[in-house]
Amino acid sequence: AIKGFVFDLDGVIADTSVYHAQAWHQLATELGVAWNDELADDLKGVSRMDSLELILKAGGKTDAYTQAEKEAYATKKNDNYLALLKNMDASAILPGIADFLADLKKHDYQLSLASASKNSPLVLEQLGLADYFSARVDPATLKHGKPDPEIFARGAAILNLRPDECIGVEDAKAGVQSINAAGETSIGIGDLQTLAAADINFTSTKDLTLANIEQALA
Ligand code: G16
Ligand code: MG
Repeated sequence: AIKGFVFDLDGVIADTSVYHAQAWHQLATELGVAWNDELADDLKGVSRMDSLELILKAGGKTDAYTQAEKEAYATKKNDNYLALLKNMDASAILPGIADFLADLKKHDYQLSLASASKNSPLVLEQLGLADYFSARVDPATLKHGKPDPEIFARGAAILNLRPDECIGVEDAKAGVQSINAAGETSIGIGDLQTLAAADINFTSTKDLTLANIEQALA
């Protein structure tokens, strides 16, 4: 039986993926790298340094900068991102998510967070949702990012649950791959084609309810 939920943050709980994209877009423009929706999609769920590498690769600039320069650019992106977060409040919680979290709590499900973001504690705090999560995987301690199973496997382990007792919720292709490889049930939120590998698909967080999940699993 399902006893826990392992959540992605950006793009599932909060509308922050647009802020990440905006901050990367700004940096890409500064680096002379053309921005497009496909690149924006590929960066979802990917760590800060790996995202920068993907942008440089897209612009054919993989070897153009030293490690120190890359770190400075990554810091610049994060400063842009933090500036965008400044005015964020509970209105950035995606539709239906507050009710869904409250319902999970009411039904005694265990919740953990499997976000690649080092800013996730700040975001949860600002949204007023921190208390729902009994555990968080610290992305700084991971050997491999999404699509590797490590982050979602740890998301179950820190709840003392087996993978088959957990449902993982994601908006990124790499995230759904991570959930599946960890042996959990995957819910993909967003484009059906991009997230075709998910066990259950919803086009919007609005559809994320226990009743809909039970129906999809039946
Ligand atoms: C998120 C975003 C990514 C971002 C990554 C690292 O992952 O989707 O776009 O690059 O975190 O974030 P930070 O630079 O704040 O450490 P997730 O897993 O929450 O979707
Ligand atoms: Mg995400």
